[in-house]
Amino acid sequence: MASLPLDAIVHLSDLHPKPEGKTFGYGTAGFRTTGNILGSVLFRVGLLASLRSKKFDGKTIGVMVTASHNPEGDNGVKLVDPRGEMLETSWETYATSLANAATTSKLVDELRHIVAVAKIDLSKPSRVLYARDTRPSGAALVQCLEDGLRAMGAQRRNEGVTTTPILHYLVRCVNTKGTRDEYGDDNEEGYYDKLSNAFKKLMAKPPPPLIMDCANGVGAIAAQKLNEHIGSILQLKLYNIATTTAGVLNNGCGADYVKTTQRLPPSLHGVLKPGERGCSLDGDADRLMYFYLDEENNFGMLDGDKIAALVSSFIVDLVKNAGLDKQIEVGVVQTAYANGSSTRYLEKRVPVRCVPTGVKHLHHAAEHFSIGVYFEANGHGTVLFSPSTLDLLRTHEPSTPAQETAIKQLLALSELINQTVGDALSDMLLVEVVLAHRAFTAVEWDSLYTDLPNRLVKVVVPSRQKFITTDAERRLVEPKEVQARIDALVRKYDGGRAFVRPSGTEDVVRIYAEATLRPQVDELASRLSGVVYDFEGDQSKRPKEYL
Ligand code: NG1
Ligand code: ZN
Repeated sequence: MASLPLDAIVHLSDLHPKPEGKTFGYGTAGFRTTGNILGSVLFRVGLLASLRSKKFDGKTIGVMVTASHNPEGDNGVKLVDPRGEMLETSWETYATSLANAATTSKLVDELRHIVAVAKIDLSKPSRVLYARDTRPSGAALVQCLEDGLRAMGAQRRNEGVTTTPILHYLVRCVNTKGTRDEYGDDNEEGYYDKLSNAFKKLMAKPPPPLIMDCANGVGAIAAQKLNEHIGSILQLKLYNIATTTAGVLNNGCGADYVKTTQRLPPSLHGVLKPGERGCSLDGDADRLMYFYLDEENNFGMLDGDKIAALVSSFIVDLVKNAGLDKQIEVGVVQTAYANGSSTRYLEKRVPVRCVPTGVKHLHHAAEHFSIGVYFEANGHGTVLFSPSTLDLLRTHEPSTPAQETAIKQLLALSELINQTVGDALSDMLLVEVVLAHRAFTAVEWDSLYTDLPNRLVKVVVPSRQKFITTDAERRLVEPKEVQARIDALVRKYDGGRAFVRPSGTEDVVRIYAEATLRPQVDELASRLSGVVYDFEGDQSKRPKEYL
């Protein structure tokens, strides 16, 4: 029986001590906090990724170093499973316990425990592929990760600076190479080729250029490369591409800025002209928000819910045109943050499921449909084609030329859309395809339904763990008094809907409110924040309007 390489682990672990008094949690997006305290976490993630690979008989595990849409000073890390999907939930607990072991000797105890409980054969090889976004703290954190991989003797493949979805793509490609599920060439060029070839099959004539806000992140680099592949059909005009300027990442730009402020990034004022459409990526290019200025210069935002509405109805029509609507069920998965109007719109057309926040929940629920469309309102999402649906599309004999065309288009969509995780660049191409086929302007797309006015705010609390939710996070089980106050308040507002849940990525509680009229939503959100402050909030940070 092989055993843990303790000498190497102990020696290298001592170089990456855990900061005292800090508790880490593997949340909705892996570990995420201030970049300069993550060294020990990265080292330990290196150990865990190696064990996870051994568990899969040496299949490649992915590690992405990013803090996505969060401020530049933050960083984070998440593991990617062999099929390019998020880490299985049961291993999140192992990740958390390793990250929190106070000393090297406790770390070794935890490792032994994981090896025993997860029944890991240490004689198996381990392979880990990793990358980072453009954050300044990234390079040093990758070195900590590499120490962890070295300690375990894992084979390392460093993909340098790339987007989160490309990292997921690469993991799936490496692990499916030479099998009937082969996903693509396991290099970046393979990714751009796959997307652009599918895009070319689906686009008949060039649309007007698209303005793209790259959040000053890694998406700028990827979008430039994509432009070289698709420029003859769709020209991307890239803005916020300063990937090496300190302090600008996600700052006043990017998908999260657009979603939370419901405004055009200031850097695009005067750039985006009336009648034009644009989009924003986030810091690791897995979120996408569209927007436009109408002829009167009014700003309109097209978020993940609008993308789900646009895309799902297009796919439903293609399935019908293919004559396969009896065999293929198209469904949509949302979270509680989906705008109530979008849910009403979708429910009239397709089965809709609501799941807790976090990509893993959406992804798994989407897998239950033949074609599962999932998007978070913040613009993270994708469309999954089940293996049996792909088989059916590949083997079905169409009875008419129209059916044949629809089947070819569905197959091209399955190539265009990243099957591993939400991908802003792939989603952007998807939106462009649907807009072109529907001959929609952004204004027409936006008119599918009208968003209910809504507000998302956060309250800093000493202990967000006290907030326990149920019903896909739409209700609090604890603290009971808070839920009772929410119920009483919501009843007073026409079209009112609200919920409170602890964030999985920040030390805050998030409050979401929706109502028929804008001033009422603002009032409701503000009163709900007051309720949370009454019970749990950090009183020193209580804004005056919540008193
Ligand atoms: P938390 O912090 O758990 O609300 C946020 C987003 C999630 C997801 C993760 C990962 C909202 C309200 N929440 O999670 O949807 O994207 O970050 O990045 O947008
Ligand atoms: Zn992201």
